Amino acid sequence: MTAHVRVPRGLRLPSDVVSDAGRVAFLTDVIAGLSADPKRIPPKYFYDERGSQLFEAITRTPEYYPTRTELGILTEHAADIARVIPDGAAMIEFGAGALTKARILLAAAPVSVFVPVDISGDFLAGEAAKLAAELPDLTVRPVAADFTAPFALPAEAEQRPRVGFFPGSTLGNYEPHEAAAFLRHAGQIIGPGGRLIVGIDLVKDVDVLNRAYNDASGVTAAFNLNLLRRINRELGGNFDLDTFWHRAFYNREHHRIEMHLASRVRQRVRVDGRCFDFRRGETIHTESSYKYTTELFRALAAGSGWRLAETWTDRDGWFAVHALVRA
Ligand code: AVJ
Repeated sequence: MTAHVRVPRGLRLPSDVVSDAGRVAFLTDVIAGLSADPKRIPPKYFYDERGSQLFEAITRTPEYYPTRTELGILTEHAADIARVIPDGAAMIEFGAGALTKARILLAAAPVSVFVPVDISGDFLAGEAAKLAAELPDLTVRPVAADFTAPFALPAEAEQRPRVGFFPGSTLGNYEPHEAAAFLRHAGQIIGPGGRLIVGIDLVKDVDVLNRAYNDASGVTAAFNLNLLRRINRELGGNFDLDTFWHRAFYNREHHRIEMHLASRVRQRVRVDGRCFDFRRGETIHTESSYKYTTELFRALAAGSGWRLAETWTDRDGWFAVHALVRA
């Protein structure tokens, strides 16, 4: 809603109703998460506009290797990856965003129909229109949807061999049992004989991992703390950002990076009129980012109806792009 339009108090516009549904879900998850022990908030709430910009800034820090490493693998092995994509295929990208990674595959593979799926519909429509103008022979059919829930495929993607594309190690944000459920769900959408190309961050030297989530310029800390700013703004919270600090470390036992917001002091915080008490040092667990060896990932895929057919990695073995075939 633009600032200069005066809306009488109490008059609700359709845009308020839409954003209300999102606010209710956010509030419900925050209240439940801050009432739990240990406290936690799901990482999907990082990505308001400022959070999305901060994530882009993270990918440009020297310490955060995943994005540039995956782009390198896709570029170097585009022709090999293209060979697992059948002629005339429909490619479905989960959580599509700016389409930078898809462009690399689309330039190399015989894809006829491209279906980028993303929750932020306006941004997606703009990116899809640009791509369609660049590649006139490709049919581009964006779908604005939460890809973790069932959604309808456009008619053009039916009756074609289907390939899923899930880059960025986003799968690593799920708990392993949720990742298995997602892979099974993706198998339903993609159908018998379908393929899935998925980017996964690999288990590696602990210092490299810890540095990637504790960049010297503090962008990751700002990204983590922005969640409290968002709660203050959207949910009427009164978090004092100066009394929390960003804490990220590799948990070897669970092969995951954990991000937390730790309270510097014993304090009481209010959100939407409710009180939450923090001990000094108590944390909110805001993200887990699981790392998989290729063997661990093969087992996860096999247990979810997929056979690991091929793997491409960088020289250092820091990141993997896997091709899965539906078993
Ligand atoms: C977008 C989920 C892949 O886990 O590395 C980056 C998010 N968090 N730095 C990741 C993130 C902190 C990122 N993923």
